[in-house]
Amino acid sequence: MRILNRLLIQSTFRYHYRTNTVKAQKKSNTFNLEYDPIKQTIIYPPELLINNKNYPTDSWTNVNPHILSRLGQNLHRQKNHPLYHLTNRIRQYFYQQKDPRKQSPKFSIIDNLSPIVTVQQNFDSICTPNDHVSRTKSMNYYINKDTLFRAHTSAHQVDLIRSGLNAFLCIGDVYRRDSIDPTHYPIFHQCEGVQLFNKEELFMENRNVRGEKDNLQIFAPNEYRDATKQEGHTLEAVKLVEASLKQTITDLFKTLFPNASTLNSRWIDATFPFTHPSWEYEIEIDGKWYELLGCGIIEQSVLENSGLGKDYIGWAFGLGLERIAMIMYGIPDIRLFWSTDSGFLSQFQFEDSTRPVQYKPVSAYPQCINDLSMWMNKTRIDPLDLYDLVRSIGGDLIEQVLLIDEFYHEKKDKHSQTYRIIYRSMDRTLTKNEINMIHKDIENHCQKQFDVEIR
Ligand code: FA5
Ligand code: MG
Repeated sequence: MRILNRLLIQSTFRYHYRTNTVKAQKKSNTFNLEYDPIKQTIIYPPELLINNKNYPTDSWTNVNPHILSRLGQNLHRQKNHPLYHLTNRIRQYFYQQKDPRKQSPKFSIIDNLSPIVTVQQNFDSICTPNDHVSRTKSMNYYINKDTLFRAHTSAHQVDLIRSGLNAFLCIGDVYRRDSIDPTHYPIFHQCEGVQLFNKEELFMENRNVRGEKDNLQIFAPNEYRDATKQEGHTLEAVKLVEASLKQTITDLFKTLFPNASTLNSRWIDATFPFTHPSWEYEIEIDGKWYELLGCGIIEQSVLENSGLGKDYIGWAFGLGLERIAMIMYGIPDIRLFWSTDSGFLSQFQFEDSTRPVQYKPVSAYPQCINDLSMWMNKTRIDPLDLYDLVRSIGGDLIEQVLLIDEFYHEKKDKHSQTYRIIYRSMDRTLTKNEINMIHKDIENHCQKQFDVEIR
């Protein structure tokens, strides 16, 4: 007899206090998945309802509850998240690049496309061969044989070019069955960049000695493919596009890391089905090289799939946002990006995304959270006074104090304040009892010192 364990996997997304208020929980995908403990596999129902759409399952289905529960969190759009600050800085850099004729930003920025894509978008549209290893079930999260969680933001290249964009960034979460270590995680975020050039745009500045425009061409019929270029492309066109690509990327990193003189970087030859030639860009930190992005000259057949093959040549890159943020902020482990711990998130609560921040490790011991609500009999308490009092009683066991709610009650003619006190020891797990005693002590002192009623 087959024994089935029934798992009810409910994924609810919790939004944490990012602006000192606790927002309501947003209920999302709920899955009833059966688990076969002998085969150690999930038994999928005939259909999966994901984001209000039904997807038939089949022998390719291999999404798991962990992945499904993370869907829709959009860390890159969560205000005060390190990925939000990083994408802001990347946006600022690209917004500054103006179209010389229109004086408007050259790059459009798209950051809200659904991560559920078709096999056609993720692989076929960008010329990934049918037997390419990147298509395998073991490397991707498939919903069924035709649909998967995008493995990279390159999945949107063709649609975006087809929609009329010649220069754009596409930012989003991507999903891969990859190793898990401090720099790899099954869900991470990428920023795709694409810029296309027609003949005028590419050779605009090139004039011969008589001041006439050079008669340079992007395409030549008899050109063949070698390590430096694709068949059909002229070497001069490819070299200009390569220079634009590498200049854009090195300038971006100079902006992101203003002390870049101390930063070693290098280009490594690479291979992607959708670019040729291709490179990876690495930077060196403490003697170790970190791969930050892949890039190259877009395969002409990809542009043909977008309906633009005849007149344009272009570059594309795809950078891993976590890797950059880890270096920028000194975040030691990629899992921390998913942390809901306020000790982590509070370090990124600021408006100006260019602010330099060095992450300070949060204690490994658990937090204990207690709220303190009170009516003020006379004047409103200055939060700074309260912080001081709490710190003087709780000492180093206080990790954080937040004013999470405040209002004035007209009928009562009283102010109300609620503080959230987060306790955590740096060297041991605190007991609830111990915390309650300290919390009570804080309440008593408040009553005496500030003339308040604890609620
Ligand atoms: C790609 O995904 C290509 N689509 C990039 C590209 C775009 C090439 C356009 C050419 C033109 P790759 O698999 O190397 O390439 O991933 C790109 C970056 O994502 C890596 O350099 C790395 O920074 C990051 N990355 C890859 N896998 C992980 C992972 N498991 N966890 C965190 N970051 C990762
Ligand atoms: Mg790579």
